[in-house]
Amino acid sequence: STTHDAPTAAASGANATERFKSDKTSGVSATPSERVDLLVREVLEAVHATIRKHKVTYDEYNALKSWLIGVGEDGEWPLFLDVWVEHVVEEVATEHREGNKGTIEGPYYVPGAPQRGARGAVPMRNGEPGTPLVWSGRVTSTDGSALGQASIELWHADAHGLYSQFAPGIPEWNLRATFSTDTDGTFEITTVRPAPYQIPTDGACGKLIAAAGWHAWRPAHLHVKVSAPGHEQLTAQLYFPGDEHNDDDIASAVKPELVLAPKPAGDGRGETVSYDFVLAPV
Ligand code: MBD
Ligand code: FE
Repeated sequence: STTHDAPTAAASGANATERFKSDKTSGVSATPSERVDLLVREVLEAVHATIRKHKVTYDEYNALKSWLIGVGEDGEWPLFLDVWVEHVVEEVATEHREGNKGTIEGPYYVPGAPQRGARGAVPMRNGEPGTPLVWSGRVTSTDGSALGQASIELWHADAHGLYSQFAPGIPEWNLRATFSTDTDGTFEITTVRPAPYQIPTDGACGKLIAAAGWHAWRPAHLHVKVSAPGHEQLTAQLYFPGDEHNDDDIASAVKPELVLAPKPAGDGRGETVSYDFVLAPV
């Protein structure tokens, strides 16, 4: 890509903030005041305890204040929360669920990606960079029965670690599609391997990472939402073996059950992989 369309934290953050407001807030009903009282009070008490324990100074308090203002200005609340908080919400929300393990959604899902049937390729540019990947699998219920009317929404970064609709200069639905299953529950998806994702370094979250001496990486991953009538929707991510960040994902979202086992394809260029989903009845 050229310098004029280099991604910025503020542009990607503004898109993620708008996305969140239009998709995720209409179903949010008023939180009961007992819960607001309990949860906000305990979070504040934990902050107060940290200030006392470490004798936080006015300089440090003002550094926090200035950083929090920056998170909003850069539109990075979706990024900050999904990277450092969502994994525990997901853990609690799914701890009693049978079937496939899931993981966090993250800030870059867009509903309504183009339909590609049970066998097909995600929308790609001519010469889309990255190792071609053909993924076959099957969706079943926890009792082993095939789910022939399942849908698999797939979205992922390109070989530069960039997501369409959040980084500039990428076609709208690039590397985003909705697949279905055949009557026996099977599907076959053709895409390319994504690259590891780096948190934008020029925004508030990147500055925090630098100030703390952390790293800014998520391992390469494919995002999916799998749904079928009468079943709980599964939100997951699939990872690649040997990625150096599988063990220290900045978003703490890797689980061993979600690591793929790709094999070289016969063409000497691409890879094939098999991965199935098991959904829990509602
Ligand atoms: C991502 O691509 C992602 O999946 C998460 C969870 C956070 C930031 C970027
Ligand atoms: Fe992601």
